[in-house]
Amino acid sequence: MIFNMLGALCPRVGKPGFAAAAAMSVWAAGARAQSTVDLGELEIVGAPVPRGTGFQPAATELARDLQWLDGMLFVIIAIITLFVTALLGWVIYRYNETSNPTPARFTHNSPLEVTWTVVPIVILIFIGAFSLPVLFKQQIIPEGDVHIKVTGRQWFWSYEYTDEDIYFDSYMIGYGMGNLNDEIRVMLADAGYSDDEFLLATDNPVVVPVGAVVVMTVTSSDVIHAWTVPAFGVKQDGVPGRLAQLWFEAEREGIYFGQCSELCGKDHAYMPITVKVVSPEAYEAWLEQARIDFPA
Ligand SMILES: [Cu+2]
Repeated sequence: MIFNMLGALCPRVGKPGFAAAAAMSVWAAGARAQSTVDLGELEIVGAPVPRGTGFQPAATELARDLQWLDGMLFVIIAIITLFVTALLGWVIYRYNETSNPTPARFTHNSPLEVTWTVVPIVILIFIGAFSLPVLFKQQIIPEGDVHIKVTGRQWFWSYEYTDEDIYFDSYMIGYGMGNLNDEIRVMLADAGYSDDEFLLATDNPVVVPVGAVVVMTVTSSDVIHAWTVPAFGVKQDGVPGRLAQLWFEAEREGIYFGQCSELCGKDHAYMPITVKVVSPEAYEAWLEQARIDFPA
């Protein structure tokens, strides 16, 4: 019904949009270009774990900084919470009607008011002194070794290696095939994944060399998506008609997963991100084959 309303509201874009969507899904179900390069055994490093509540292992300086900042903030929050709880407890115990039948009638206490204004300001400045440098480190994009343009689409990602004339789409393995079934299990196994990686593994992973500065330009072709890899400490909205950037330098070879992190429509949960961080030699070999498999 919403779709019908949208169609009625924007008749010019409505029909071609549906036609394109229909063509897209037919095409998606058919043969998709897939890389033929074997990147060898790679350890799965950046993935959620059952019952996990902490962070994924930090694989970049940015992620390490973020996790350290989170730990420091937790200490500050814990101290403030304990202090306020203790104050409350003391007030309830000491100044209830029985213990304190005649309440004081004063309304101001200048030293106290100055204190409860200045102390929070000092705390905020202290936090800012640590959080702003982390923020600037993320947002000031360094000179990149590898440049990738990523476009969010309903519901997959497209990657363009802009220095290399390489372009490919990246779909979740088993996209549009229902819950985990034998057919999907075979596809996952063929791609070197176990059943646990269902909903995270993609047919065409992003491949980057270890120790290289990767600059990603993030955009979208339809609605707002967000490209996120927790272990890299990066998250950037892809907004239609705009270009945003993020960067990371992965320090450890392995497989890293992420997911679209902006509610983007009915298949928002089914457009995961897979990044394989490989040795420079393996990356060169992949590039060579990718130029053939995925011509821009
Ligand atoms: Cu999305």
